[in-house]
Parts: sequence; structure tokens; C-alpha cells
Amino acid sequence: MHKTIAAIATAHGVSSISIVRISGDGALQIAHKISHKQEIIPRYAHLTSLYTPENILIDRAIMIYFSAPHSFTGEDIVEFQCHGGMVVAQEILDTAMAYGVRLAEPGEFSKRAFLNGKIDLTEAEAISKLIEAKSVDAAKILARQLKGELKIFVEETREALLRSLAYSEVMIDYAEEDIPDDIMQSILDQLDQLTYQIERIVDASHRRKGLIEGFKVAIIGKPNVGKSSLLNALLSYDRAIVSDIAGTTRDTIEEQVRIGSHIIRLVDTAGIRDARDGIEKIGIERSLSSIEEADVIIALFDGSRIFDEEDEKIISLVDGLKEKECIVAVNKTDLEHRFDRSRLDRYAPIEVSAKKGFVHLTQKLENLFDSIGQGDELMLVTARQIDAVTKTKLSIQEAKVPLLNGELEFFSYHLQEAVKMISSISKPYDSEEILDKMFGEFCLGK
Ligand SMILES: Nc1nc2c(ncn2[C@@H]2O[C@H](COP(=O)(O)OP(=O)(O)O)[C@@H](O)[C@H]2O)c(=O)[nH]1
Ligand SMILES: [Mg+2]
Repeated sequence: MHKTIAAIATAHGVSSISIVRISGDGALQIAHKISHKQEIIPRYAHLTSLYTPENILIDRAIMIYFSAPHSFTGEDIVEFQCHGGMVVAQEILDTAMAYGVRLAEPGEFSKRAFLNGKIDLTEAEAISKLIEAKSVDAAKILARQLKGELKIFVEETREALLRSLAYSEVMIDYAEEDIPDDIMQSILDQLDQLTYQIERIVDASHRRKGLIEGFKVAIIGKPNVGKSSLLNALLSYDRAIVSDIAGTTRDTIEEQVRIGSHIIRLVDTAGIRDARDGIEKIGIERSLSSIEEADVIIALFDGSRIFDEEDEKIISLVDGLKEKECIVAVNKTDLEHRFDRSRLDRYAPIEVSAKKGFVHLTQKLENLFDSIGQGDELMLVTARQIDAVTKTKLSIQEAKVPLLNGELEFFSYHLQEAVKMISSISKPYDSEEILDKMFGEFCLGK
């Protein structure tokens, strides 16, 4: 019975229903015991009473039995859809445990689904990321991956590599100097094509990572331009302390906020200037490192004051951020203008007022994230997947040198490595440790 596992699959808290899941050989037997029902039909929603081992009524609930192998895990599964809240689901779980099942570890249902061949690793990872997804676009990408999009890419890449390997087998019959040019060229073309595809996918995956994790947007500027006020205004509540004393914000503050269909991570930073105070200096260092980590920077200026040397410093910071999306905004437009806007002309600055309104800014952010989310490019959704294709690319690169030198054995060694690496995306070769680590990051009950 200890191989039968159970968990509450829904979030804890007040809700209309909760779901308790049991998977394993003992699931059906437990369903009989809890429900006192003699006959349990697979895939039928039984409305039934549930009882503790002492025959005390727990709830009237829906009970569904999925018989192996036609279930998520491939094992017998029983699911109870009971009334929500903190108590009922826990009582069902306690009862199941009293009958001998054990509490599932995080991700253990998915791990069993993988081990029983119901899903491959790309699908398992898509499930886990879908739960975390921070935008509708990410959910779409992951749903496609759940349907096997990445699995197909892995298969196609693997087949292309095997084709190149097969060609090289043909070449072994030739003396080194007689290898026909056209065969050599077509292998090289094939490998270049694969390299190019992999590079594109890795690039797109980095660019679009924020769709899943939430884009990180950092507000930077010299002290007192209204960074904290803008964060508060975007959050619609006073999270950061606002004051007209320069140097009030000494640490970075990160909060989540919804922009259109995206949940973003908004970061308020300490004003950047030449500070003497040790704590302020540390804050400024943190501001600079949050710039590094951010996907988008909002560089904020104060329109009610004269453009000065400190603003100039922010501009040169912005100029140094070639790779990053940077939005330049002039704040306090509700006050009299004293700022020389021509200094910012080339950045097409947006006018905002943390006090009176900033729709142009939210619109610009929304358009930006929407454009990143558009298109149906394939995307790698975990560091593990990116690592595997990057290693595949390196092995392909390493294979080219011996190919050009006619050292076919070395060529085929590196290509076989590439095959192994690309295959590891859906099925790891040194499994146990990787699997434990991966599924351990899943939600409980998943
Ligand atoms: N009139 C006006 N004052 C603002 C605006 N944004 C910020 N302030 C004021 O500017 C001062 C500095 O704001 P704060 O958000 O602390 O600036 P930070 O140092 O960049 O975080 C405070 O007194 C704010 O009330 C705005 O849009 N309009
Ligand atoms: Mg501040």
C-alpha cells in the first residue's frame, strides 16, 4: 500500500471545491472503503457520501475512478471533488492515510506519469511551467508544448543528426582524399542548418522568458524624480515610501503588477547619484545590478526641474544598455515644465505624471510585451532544455573539424554526443538524480 500516494491537488484556502487525488494499486480499494460503495464504475462521476474509518460522515462529494492505464499517471487513480475550504479535503486525505496510503511528494504524480510513459519530460515541464505562467501568451506556448511541439523538434533534430551520421558511414568506404565533395557539402549544410535553428530557438527563448516568469521592469533615475511614486501608482497602493528627501529609497523593492494580459515584476530602485552615505551606496549598487537583471528599463526624469549632470549620467547609463529594451519617461508633467526636453529627443520620451496619469506608459509596456508574445516560435521553457540544446550545438560544432579533416571516427563520436544531448530533452540518460531534482520543483498534488 505504501506505493499508493495521495495529495490535495487544489490550492489551500477558501474555494468552492477541493480535489483529493489518490494514485496506485490501492486507490480503488480505498475508494470502496471511504465511500462504502460496492460498485465503482471507471470514468463515472459518482455522487457519494464519504466516511472516516470510524464511520463518521465527512462530506457528500463527487468520486471519479480512472482505471490503469487510462489515467494521468498510468496507474489506478481515484479523485474526490469535495467541498472547498481547509477541512474537508484534509479529512479525506487523513482517512486515506489511515488506510495506509502515503502522502505524495511534490511532482510525484507527474513523475509517475513520466516513468509509465504517459508523458515525456518536455510535457512534464510544460505542465509545471503552465501552473506558474505569468501571461496568456505563455499559457498558449505551453499548451502547444503539452501537445508535443518540442518533442517533435527533438525528434526532427535527432533524425537529421542520424542522417548525417549515416552519410558518414557511406564515406568510410572512400579513401580520405576521395570523399566526394557533394556528400561532404550536404553534411556541412545540414549541420549548419541545425546550428542556425538551435541558435534561433535559444535566442527566442531568452527573449521570451519573461512570458513565463514575468518580465522584470526596473524604474531607474536620479533621486527625487518620482520612481517610488510611479511604482506606487502602477500598483495602485502605497508600497514604497515617497518623500521629497533625496535618497529615501535605499533598497530595491520588487512587486508584481498586471499590465494587460501580463503579470510583470516591477522594481523600484534607489536613486542613482554620487552618494557618500555607505547604505545609500549599497542601495545604488543594487540599483545597478537590478538594471542587469531587468528585461525592460524605465529611465525616469523630472520634467519640473532643470536637466543637470545627474540626468546626464542616467542618459549615459541608458546609452550603455544596447541590448535591453529601454523606455525613457519624463515625470511630473502636472507641474510647470523646466526641463530641456531636446536632450531626450532621440529616445522619443513619454510624458507621465505619477500623480495625474500615465496611460501612455502602460500602453507602451503592454504593446512591448504583446509583441514579444506574438508568433508561434518554438520556445525552450527551462534552463535544463536550454542547456541540452546548447550542448547539442557545441557537439555539432566540434564534429565539423574532424569531418573537414576526413577523421570520420571523431566526427561520428561528436555527432553521437549531439544525438545523446538532444534526446536528453525528452528522456534523460542519467535519470534518477535529474528526475528527482526536476519533479521536486513541482507543486504538491501535481
Ligand atoms: N507634482 C508631482 N509630484 C510628484 C510626482 N511624482 C513624484 N512627485 C513628488 O516628488 C517627490 C519625490 O518622489 P519619490 O517618488 O520619492 O521619488 P524617487 O526618489 O525617485 O523615488 C515626492 O515629493 C513626490 O510626491 C508627479 O507626477 N507630480
Ligand atoms: Mg524612491
